[in-house]
Amino acid sequence: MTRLFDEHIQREVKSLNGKWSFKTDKSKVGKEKKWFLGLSDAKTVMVPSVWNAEFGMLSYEGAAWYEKSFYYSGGNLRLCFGAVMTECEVWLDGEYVGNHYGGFSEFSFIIPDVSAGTHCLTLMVDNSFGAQSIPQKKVDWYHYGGIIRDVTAETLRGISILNHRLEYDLNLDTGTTCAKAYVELYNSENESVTSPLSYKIGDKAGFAKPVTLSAHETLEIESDDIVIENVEIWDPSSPRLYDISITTDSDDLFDRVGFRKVELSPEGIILNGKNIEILGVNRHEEHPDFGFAFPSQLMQRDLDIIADLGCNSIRGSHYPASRTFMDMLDERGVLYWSEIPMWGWGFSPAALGDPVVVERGLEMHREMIRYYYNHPSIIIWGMHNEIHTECEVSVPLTKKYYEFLKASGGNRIVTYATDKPLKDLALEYCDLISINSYFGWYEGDMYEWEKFIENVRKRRDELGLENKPVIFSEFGAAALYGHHTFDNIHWTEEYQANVIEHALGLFHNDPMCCGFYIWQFCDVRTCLEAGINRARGFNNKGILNEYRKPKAAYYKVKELYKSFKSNK
Ligand code: ADA
Repeated sequence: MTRLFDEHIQREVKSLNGKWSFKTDKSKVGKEKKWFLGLSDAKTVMVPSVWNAEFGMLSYEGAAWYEKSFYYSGGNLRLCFGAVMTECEVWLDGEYVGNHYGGFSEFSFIIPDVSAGTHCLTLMVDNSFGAQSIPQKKVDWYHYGGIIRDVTAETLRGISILNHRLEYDLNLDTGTTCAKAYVELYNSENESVTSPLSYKIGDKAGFAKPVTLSAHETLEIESDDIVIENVEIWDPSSPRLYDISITTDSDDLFDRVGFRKVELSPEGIILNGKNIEILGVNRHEEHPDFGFAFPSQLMQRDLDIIADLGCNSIRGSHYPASRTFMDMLDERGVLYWSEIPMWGWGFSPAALGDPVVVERGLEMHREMIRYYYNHPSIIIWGMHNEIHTECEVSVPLTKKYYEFLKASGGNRIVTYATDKPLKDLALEYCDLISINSYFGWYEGDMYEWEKFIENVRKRRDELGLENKPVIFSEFGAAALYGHHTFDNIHWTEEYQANVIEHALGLFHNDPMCCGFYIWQFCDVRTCLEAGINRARGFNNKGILNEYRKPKAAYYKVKELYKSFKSNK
C-alpha cells in the first residue's frame, strides 16, 4: 500500500496499479458466462479509481469486471488490495481465489507456488445494496464503485511477516513504557521452516528469538515484556515516531509507532497527562473528480488547510480513510476518530437485529483494528453513527462492539455518534457521549441549543453517567458557496457562519463538553439515487466547498479555534 515509508526492502513488491480492462455487468451474467476466463469488449481504466468518474457513468450501480495481465517472477504470491468498493470476487488465471465484503478495508489472498510468467487477475466488483449491507443504500454520501485504493503483488518466501501489533502502557511519571509485540507469521513453504525473528523498536529496544512454523502454518508470536526507558512521547506538539523493523531470514516488515497516553476524566480527554479540547472537523475522504480514490497530493492539501484552520482533530466520517492519510496524521500530530460505515437512517431496527449485519459490523471493526492499530493519531474508535439507539435492538449490538473494541482496540476512547441523546438506550456502552444535532438548520433555531444542552446534562446525570464527558460530534448548517444576502437566512454563507459561531461559543464554555467536530470540512456529493434530496446533489454543510474553496464560516472557525487555543 502507499505508505510514507518503505514497508519492505527484502520482500519483492510489485504495484498492480495503472492500466486495467473494465466492463460493466448490469444484468450480472458475467459469472455464468465465465468472464473470469477473459474479458471481451472491455474499456481501459486507470486503477485506483471509481468507475463513477468515467464518462457517462456517474450513477452506475451494480456489478463490473476488472482484468489485468502482469508479469510475475514466480513463487508464493500475495495479492493485496487497499480497498474495493463494496464487495468483490477474485480469480487468478481463471481459478477462483476468494471474496471480500466491505468497501473501506484492506484485504489480501495468498496463492502458493505460482509459476513465473504472465498471469491474469480478474475481479468482479459490486457496489449494489441489499437488506444486510453496511452501509445501507440510504446514506448521505455517494455510493462510488471500483478498486479505490492500491493493488500490489508480493512474493512471500520462507517465514513471512503478515502483520504486527505493539501493545504498550506508557507511564508518564517514569517516562517508561512497557510493551508487548505480537507478530503474525506465515510459512509459505511446503515444509517446516526455522528462522530467527527480530523485532526492533527504534535502535534500542525489541526482542529476537528463533521460530519454527510447519508448512503453510500461520502463527502469532507474542514477545515478553519490552521495557523502554526515557521514551519520547508522541504528542500533537511533537509527534515523535519510532521506527519498527521486523525481519526473518527471508522477509521483512517496516512500520512506525508512537507512544502516547489517552485518558478520560469527567472534565474531558487527557492526552499525555494534559487536558485537551478537541477542535475538530468531520471529513469525508472524497472529491468530486476522484470520488473515494482520493489522491495523496490532495490529502496533504486537506491537511494543510486543516492546520491553517487551527484544528487539532478530524473525525473520519463515516468509514476508515486510507492508511496513507493515517501516516500523514501520525507525522503531523493530528488526532483522529476512525469509524466503520454503520450509518444511521438506512438501518431499520430489524436490520440492526439481523445476526449477519451484526457480524459484518464486527468484522469491519476487526479489520479496522488489524490495519490501524499502530497509528498513534487514532485516539477514538467510532462504533456507529445515528442508528436507532432509541430502540432496544441497538443495545446488544452496541454492547458487543464496545466490549470488543475495549478489549482489543488499544489505548483509545470508544464511542458512537447519537442524534437521540434524550432517549438513547445504549449510552452505558460508550466512554464518551457523542452528540449530533442541528439546531438552526433542521431543528428549531440556533438559540434552542441552550435548552437542549441543559436537557442532555439532566438526562446524563439521571442515568448516573455524570462521569462521561460530552463531545458534539456533528452540528452546522448548509451554505451554497458564494451565496450572500443582506438578511440572515438559510443557505447563505453568513447564516452558516452564525450558526457555527453560536454553537461553538456554547460548547467551549460548557464544562461538560470536551470538544466538537463541525459538520463538515467540505461539501460532498450525496446520493440523490437513494432519496437524499439535497441542493446540487451535494451535502452543502462544508465550511469549504467540494473544491476546497473557503466559505465565510471557514474564517470564523479559524478565528474562534485560535482564540480557544489561547484561553483553555
Ligand atoms: C447526520 C449524518 C451526516 C450528515 C448530516 C447532515 O448527522 O451523520 O452524515 O448526513 O446528518 O448533513 O444532515
